[in-house]
Parts: sequence; structure tokens; C-alpha cells
Amino acid sequence: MLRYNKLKELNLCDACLIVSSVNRFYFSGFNSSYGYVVHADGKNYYLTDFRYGEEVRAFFENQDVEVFSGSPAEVNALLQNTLADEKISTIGYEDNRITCSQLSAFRKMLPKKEFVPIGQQLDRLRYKKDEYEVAQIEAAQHINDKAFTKLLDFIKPGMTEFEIKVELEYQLRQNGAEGLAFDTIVASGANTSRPHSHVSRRKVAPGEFIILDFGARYNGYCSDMTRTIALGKPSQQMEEIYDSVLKAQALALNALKAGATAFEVYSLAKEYFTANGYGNEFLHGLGHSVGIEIHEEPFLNSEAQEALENNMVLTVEPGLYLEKKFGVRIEDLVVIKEQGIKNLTASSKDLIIV
Ligand SMILES: [Mn+2]
Repeated sequence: MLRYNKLKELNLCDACLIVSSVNRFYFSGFNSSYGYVVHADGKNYYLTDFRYGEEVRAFFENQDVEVFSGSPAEVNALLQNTLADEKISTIGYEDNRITCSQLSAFRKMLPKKEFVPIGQQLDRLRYKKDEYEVAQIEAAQHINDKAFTKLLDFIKPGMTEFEIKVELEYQLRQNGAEGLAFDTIVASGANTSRPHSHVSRRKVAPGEFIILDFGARYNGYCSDMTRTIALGKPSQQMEEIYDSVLKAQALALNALKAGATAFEVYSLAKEYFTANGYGNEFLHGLGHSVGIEIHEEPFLNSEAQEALENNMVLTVEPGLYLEKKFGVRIEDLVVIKEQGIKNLTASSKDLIIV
């Protein structure tokens, strides 16, 4: 998907120099580990090294993009030549994504140009997803749902968290994931009270919760979901906490729509927990946007004053964590619509007992 026109429409500088892999992919649709996406004086460029030569030429064939592949020294020389044009006096760059040493190298390379930070404006372009992007995220979420269903038959007492993680990731791959959206979380027993517990060789046992938080990558886009399941019969307190998290999520999901502010929706969940005596056990934000990156802005948290817009894709993931006892998190992935949401997550949220 070619989006160079968005750089043109931004109209912030005479040239835009895109260095980060996520934004190069967003604006050009071509994934590579090295290169530059440049929009300068009305022209579009993709510069990369010789490893991608054949593929990049085929990708942009008959497109309005000038392609160059060569050694890094050749690429940098071409970049310098292109941007040295006297019609260019300001160059926009990703101040929130490049390193200080990269910026000083660019300044040395082009001493007469003014470098203008435009990172925030570039990220803002990615807040609202287009139809193509929503379709890729939805496909990535379908992979999650299928892998989760398969995994439920696999889990048995005595297995380690690590074994469960390996099987879950295998199922994600088997069902079409080109990669993982992030490092899979599998937490069991007392480990579930740590929201981002590190996977361990702990063996799962009856009467425990298991938290599974995972995501697939599909055509460059991420998905994200969490389910908390019980192995054998849960205690009454476990059921109560599970029910409370589910109710908080339902409140938030019902309030989500274009025009609602992120803070309002976060507060509904937070206030519900507080009213039930668990305000301090809700240890993180309510959710985040998902796209090319697993965590994108805007977020649903106590600081987010953003008004939500049509076609934003967000997670809704309340959780309660009782230190040294257990925790519960339930996470769905949704698309914001004018009148509500489309929930992309199909897996049941009734407490599943395996
Ligand atoms: Mn998440």
C-alpha cells in the first residue's frame, strides 16, 4: 500500500526523510531492514541496499516511486545529492524515532538545511486505520482466535508455562502468522498477579488461573488478545475477581465510540473497580492502539485526553492483580465506529475451565 501522498498532503517541509522501519513500511508498503523513504520536491524515493534490489524494483514497478539499491555508501551519497537540491531548505525528520547520532550525521551531510521535527505529526497519520489496515488486523486476530481454540485441548496439569507458550506460538504459525506481534505471555498460579510475568518452567496445577496474552503478525500488522482460563475448579474468590474484570470490560466496551474520550472510557473501568474495593489492584492502563506496532497511540489511560475517532483500532484489557495470589486480565481488540465498536475478538469470555 503506497502512502507517499500522505507526506505530500502533510505539507510541513520541502522534504520528508523517513528512516524508521515502521514508518518506511507505512508510507511505502515495502518492508526492509535498511533504507530511506524520501519525499522531496514532489518526488517519491525508496533507497535501500543491494540485498533488496530485485525485490524492491519489482515491488515499485510502474509506480510513481524512484527506486535505488546499492551499498550503504552509495545510498548515502544519493540521499545527499537528492536533498542538497537548492529548492529544498527544510527537511522533516522523525525526532521520536531516530538516534542523536543519526541526526548529527544528517546535519553533517547537509549543513545548509534546516531539520524540522515532525515525528508526532507522522505518528498521528497512523491513528485512524484505513480499510486495508483494519482487514489485516482482523485477519491477524482471527489467527489468534484459532490458535487459542487449539491450545485449549492441549493444556494439561504438569505442563510448564514454557511448554504452553511453545505450543501457542506453534499454533499461531500453523494458522498463518508470519511472526509474533510480541513475546507471548503465559503465566500460571501466583505468577498471574504480575501483569507482564516472564515465562517460567513452573508446572501448571489444578485450581489455578493461566493468563495467555499473545498476538500474531499478518501482512505487517499486529493483533493482541488475552484470556484468563482456569485449570480445574477455581475458588470462589477467583470466580468473583474474574466476574469483576469481565463487568469492567463490558462497561468500557459499551462506552467506546467515536467522540468519547480515552480518559472517560478508562475511568469507567477504574471507577467500577474502585467501587468494588479493587481500585488499587488495577495496575495498568485500559488499552492501547494496535497497528504496524503492537503499542501505538492513542492509549486508553488516565492521561489520555484524546477524542476517539472512527476506525481507530484499540485493545480493551482491564485486569486485577492480587499480589502473591492470582490475577485476571481479559483483552479484546476492537475497531471504533460512529455508534459503538466492532469487536474483532471471537473467543468466548465465559470463564473457561480446562
Ligand atoms: Mn495489549
